[in-house]
Order: sequence, then structure tokens, then C-alpha cells
Amino acid sequence: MASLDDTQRCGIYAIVGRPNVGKSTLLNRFVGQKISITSRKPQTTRYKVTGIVQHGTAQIIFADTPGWQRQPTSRLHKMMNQQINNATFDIDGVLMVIDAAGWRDDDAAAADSLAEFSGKKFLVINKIDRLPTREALLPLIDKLAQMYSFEEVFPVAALTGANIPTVLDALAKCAPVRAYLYDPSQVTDQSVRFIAAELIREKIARQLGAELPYATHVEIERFEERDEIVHIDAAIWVEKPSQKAIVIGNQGQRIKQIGTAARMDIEKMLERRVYLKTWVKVRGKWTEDPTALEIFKPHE
Ligand SMILES: Nc1nc2c(ncn2[C@@H]2O[C@H](COP(=O)(O)OP(=O)(O)OP(=O)(O)O)[C@@H](O)[C@H]2O)c(=O)[nH]1
Ligand SMILES: [Mg+2]
Repeated sequence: MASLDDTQRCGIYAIVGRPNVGKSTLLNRFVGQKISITSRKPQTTRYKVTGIVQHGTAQIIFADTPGWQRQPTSRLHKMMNQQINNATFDIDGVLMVIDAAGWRDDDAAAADSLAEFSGKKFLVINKIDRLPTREALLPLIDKLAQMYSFEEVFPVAALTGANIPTVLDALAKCAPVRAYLYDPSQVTDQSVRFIAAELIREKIARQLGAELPYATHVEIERFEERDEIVHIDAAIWVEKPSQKAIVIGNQGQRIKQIGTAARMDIEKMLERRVYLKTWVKVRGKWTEDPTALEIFKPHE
């Protein structure tokens, strides 16, 4: 850790909002690297992911969180909401993210979950690249300004990078004078092992039908570097034998595609060649099993 220096500023912010509004895409854009997985399907993020950004003399620390589950049905959903509560403890501010397409009831539920939060609240209106003009946002901004008190409102497009520097400038400015919490060269505190498992889960979310990704967990059983090659064995847990058959696919085609896509991303992250072996295993209703949920959670 760096020594105390009154020119150093360090702010901690959580990125929250309903599922699928682009929170993880936003985190990756802030950091300039992919550290949190994204997909078109809601409920992609399951655990808190920390991103560290050095912006001028300020260190800005972001916690990407799962989408707020308005009606948590499984133990897994409850655990996801718990991750958000943990991430909003002892921080300087939250970025509440919504989709520029409009305000929905589950945005209100996410906003209400922050009612007790006493730090700064910023509103990020994401996906403005989909709007015909920025003026189209004005009625939405007016409506929300009457309902909630946000310090500032940032219209952005995480996908294209539009207006992202404005957000970083503002957060750096209001970050408290405080010694850096991380080495300035660090971009995340997640282990490469965790990110490797997440990248495999991302390919499952992207390549499989609507329901299956929610019943899937990836566990890295071996992660070993030998002769400049990283050997990774990964178990893909599902809840039923029928799901196992879907993940494997006809003559193993599906699992092969998932493995290849994941391997290429992991190689990019590690800047090493990777041998990735995957297995599909069945563990009945792990999303309701407290022991499994505890074991599967990344430990800090
Ligand atoms: N057009 C457009 N699409 C975006 C933008 N930001 C994110 N997306 C897309 O929105 C989808 C959801 O993005 P994620 O970053 O996974 O959303 P999330 O809020 O983290 O979702 P959960 O983790 O499931 O809560 C993906 O298909 C992204 O590519 C944007 O600025 N513009
Ligand atoms: Mg996410």
C-alpha cells in the first residue's frame, strides 16, 4: 500500500441497478479491460467484481454488483442481493444505472433498495447510443429529478465509451483525500482463477438458451502453469441430467464451442497459451443448497 500523501484521493463506488442495464459493460469500460463478464441475458453477474481505475491523482475503486433481484425466488437470488448489500457497505457513493429506453418498476425497486444509503448517489443513464437524439432524454431526467435526489446525472454509452471520461472526472473530483487502497498498476482484486471461471460461464450464458445459464456454476479444479502453458481443468455444474446433455450438445459440439471461446479469452487475459479441459457434472438443485452456494462463492 502507498504511503499517506495528501495529494492522493481514493473513492469507492458501487455500480448498482436492475439486471441487464449494462453495469458490467460500464465497469469494463471504466477499467479499459474486460474483468467482469457480460451478456444479453439478465442475471449474468453473480458476485461482486472490483475494478480499479487510476484517473489523474485519484484512484477510483468500483464494485460491479449483480442486478437487483426484485423478487428473489431462490437462495442463489438472495445471495446475489446480499452481494449488493455487502458492496454498498462502507463506500463513498453509488452509481445507479438505468437503461435510456426508460424507467421501469424494477428500476424503482433497485432505487428503493438504496433508501438507507447515506453516501452520494449518481444516476447513470446508459445505452444512449440507441436514442435518436440526446434531447429525447430530457423528460426522463426531469421525471427522475422530481422523484429522487441524485448528485449528478450522466447520460453515457458504456458500449461505445460516450461520455465515460465525464463520469470519471466527476468521481475523481469528489473522491476523498485518502491513501490509495491498491497498487496503481492493479486493475482488479479478483484472482485470475475466478476470472477464468467467469469467462467460461460467460460463454455458457452467451451460447445457451434462456434458462440454462441460471442453473450453471463453473468450478476451476486445477490451474497450473508448466512450461509457459497454463493447464486449466474446469467442472461445469448443472442441476439435472437433461441440462448436462444440452451443455454437451450433439456429439459434444456445444461444449467444444464453449471451451474454445473461453480458452481464447483466458489466453488473452493471461498472455499465455492455455490448455482447457471441461467436464459437465450434475449436482441436484445447487441454487437452493446453502452448502453448495457457500463453497461456490469466491472467497476474498
Ligand atoms: N447498445 C448498447 N448496449 C449496451 C450498452 N451497455 C451494455 N450494453 C449491452 O447490454 C447487455 C447487458 O450488459 P451487461 O453489462 O451484462 O449488463 P448488467 O447490468 O451487468 O447485467 P447483470 O449482470 O445481468 O445484472 C449486453 O448485451 C451489453 O452488450 C450500451 O451502452 N449500448
Ligand atoms: Mg453484470
